Amino acid sequence: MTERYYLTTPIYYVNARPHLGHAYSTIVCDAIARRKRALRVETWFLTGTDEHGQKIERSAKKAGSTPEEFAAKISAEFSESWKRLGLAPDDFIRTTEERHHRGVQKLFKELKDRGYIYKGHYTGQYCVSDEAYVEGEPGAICPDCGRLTETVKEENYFFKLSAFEKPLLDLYERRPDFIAPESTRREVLSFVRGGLKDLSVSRTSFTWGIPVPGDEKHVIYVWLDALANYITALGYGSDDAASLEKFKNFWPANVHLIGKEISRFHCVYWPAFLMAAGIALPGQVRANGWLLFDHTKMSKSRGNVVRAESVAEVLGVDALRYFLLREIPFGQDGSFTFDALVQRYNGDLANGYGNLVSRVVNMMHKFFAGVVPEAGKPTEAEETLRAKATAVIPEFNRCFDNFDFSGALKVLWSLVADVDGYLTATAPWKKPEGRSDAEQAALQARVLATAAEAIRIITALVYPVLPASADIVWRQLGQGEIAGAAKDNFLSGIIWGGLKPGTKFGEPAPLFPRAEKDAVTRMEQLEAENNKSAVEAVGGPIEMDEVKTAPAEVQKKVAEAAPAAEVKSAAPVPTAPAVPASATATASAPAATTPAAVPAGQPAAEEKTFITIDDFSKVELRVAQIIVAERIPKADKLLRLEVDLGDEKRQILAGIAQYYEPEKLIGRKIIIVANLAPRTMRGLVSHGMLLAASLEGGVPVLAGFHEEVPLGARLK
Ligand code: ME8
Repeated sequence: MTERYYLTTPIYYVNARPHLGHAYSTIVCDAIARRKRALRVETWFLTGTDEHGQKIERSAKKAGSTPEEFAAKISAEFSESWKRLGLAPDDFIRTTEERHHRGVQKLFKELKDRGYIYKGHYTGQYCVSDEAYVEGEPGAICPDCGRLTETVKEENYFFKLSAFEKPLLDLYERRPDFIAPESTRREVLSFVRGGLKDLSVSRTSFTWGIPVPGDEKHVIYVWLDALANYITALGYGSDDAASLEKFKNFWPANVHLIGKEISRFHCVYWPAFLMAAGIALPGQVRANGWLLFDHTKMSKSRGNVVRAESVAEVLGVDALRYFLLREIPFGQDGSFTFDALVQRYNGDLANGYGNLVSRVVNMMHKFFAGVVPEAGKPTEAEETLRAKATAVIPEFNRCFDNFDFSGALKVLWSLVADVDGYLTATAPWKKPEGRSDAEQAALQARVLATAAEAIRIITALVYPVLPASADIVWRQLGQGEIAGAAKDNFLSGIIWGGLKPGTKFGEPAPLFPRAEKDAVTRMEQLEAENNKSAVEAVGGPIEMDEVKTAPAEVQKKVAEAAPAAEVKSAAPVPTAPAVPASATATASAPAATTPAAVPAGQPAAEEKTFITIDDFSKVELRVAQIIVAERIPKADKLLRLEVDLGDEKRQILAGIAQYYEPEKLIGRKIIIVANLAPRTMRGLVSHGMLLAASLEGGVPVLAGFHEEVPLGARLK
């Protein structure tokens, strides 16, 4: 029987442009799909866009567009971005497509006909950003994203989710690998053990969605709509035999790969819907961790996003793929920084694999006119290398197929290092005195044939991660086009000895040129330019939230339009500049911090203004501890803090809500400007200001201490 493999990414919301977080999940699936195809497994890799719901309807309105036009535009940005990045899904589904519409209505009808959907009234809280129902009173904050929920009072259809509490718990018990990793499984388990209530699966207060069949004033709840993509894309709901055949062949999916924040929808709602409809369950829901940028989850609403294209343009797509898969242990959160990326690139790709290939290919041309010689009788060194490569193959496979991409690449790169070491030890480019020409030729033949064979194995294994670069190397090794070889099952039977004597090498070609010092600056510039044009785009689809943490130039523009105290990054406070938004306290910055007037035509940078120690001593900086931190309804930037100064407690409002989870701030020791004139914001009085470093894009990092310091201590 043909082995088949179906894997999916989440379908992405079209309320904002694609960023590296989306690319991460899609790249992981692309690498898995490429490996499966190379193993001759019949593979189907699906991605797409999630286009309905209140959030999209509102975003479209904000952009002055119809939901249809708006969704089409951003959906195209996703599919074009994937093309530019060389990602090759087998299908890209849009939830606005007719095939999906039909399938979702069929699923709804099926659930209703089987008695799992009934009509009722919903009164409760709803988070539009997460499109999720939230427990709580009016004014409740969404526990997932921290935004204020809205009160919904509607006639709705309900799905009998409560009936699936036991079947779901049985499922998790019977199939422990249904949810991975373990941390996500535990979270889901505790959620379901907490009890399941019936779920509202239709809305009536807006229209951008798929109508409930037979009751068109209801639109189907966007998560029921979205989750169904995994089956509608395969033809579920179609009358067409060929489409249905695909459903028959590929469903159930082997893996739904998702970000961990949407595990409840995939591990609770989705299997419950499927069980209720009598449809087989997927093999596994596997969550990737979050890609962090500047310490927080990269996300459109936080605005701390990087585009994959900026990296691809400077270092190439393969560098990005390698970095994401090698640097971040899959399933865990991982930081993305341009510096770490360049370091990995230079270390592992330019100086590692790339340099190794170039040395061997060049020597093969130099010493053997590019034709692989007979290796001759192996010595202990060749036997050792061969044994190492032979051991690396199953270890790489085991790690990769277990979603431990980082482990797989690590073990493969230990082989790269060993081949490098072998070359250095045997030094085929050197001819010591006393060695005959014949001995020298034999050594060169043995070493180069052996090293080239090791490179062939490394390249075949790494192909799913570095498809474009592996193709270049494959040709240099005289093996032709790698995609063709992949179709011929070059992976499952890979063993030492595949590079035959007499094989004609291709011409040397550059692989990973060393990244120079300016690579980071270039990527940052590309990001800044892109963000600038995104912000300036009239009616552009970018969310308002994104403007808040746009790049430095945009921040500066915002700052220039704000009161003097907001432009305090020039303030000569010795430890760190103030948090921009919390600095919206009245313009109480000491007069001396205002930059001196610069005569026209003279570069401002050369002018330095100094303050005296007396000026500085006017600023009362003190150590405080956060004892209460909470969001303020309808103020998405501000947090309300209560801080303890030892001898007094105060309320301070700080513009850090987008960067810090309130509960994580409790107990933290910080530095405050204690003698700033009080200021009222949102009806609350702020008695002071926090200090923080202001990073690129205005992202704040709170100043603190490594040693124990008593509360109230003065900074001098
Ligand atoms: O949730 N790190 O869409 P979405 C890692 N439409 N992965 C990230 C990430 C980050 N910083 N940011 C985004 C939705 N992702 C729904 C899904 S599925 C039936 C409906 C990836 O546009 C990750 O896979 O908010 C995450 O789950 C997904 O993008 C969320 O995309």
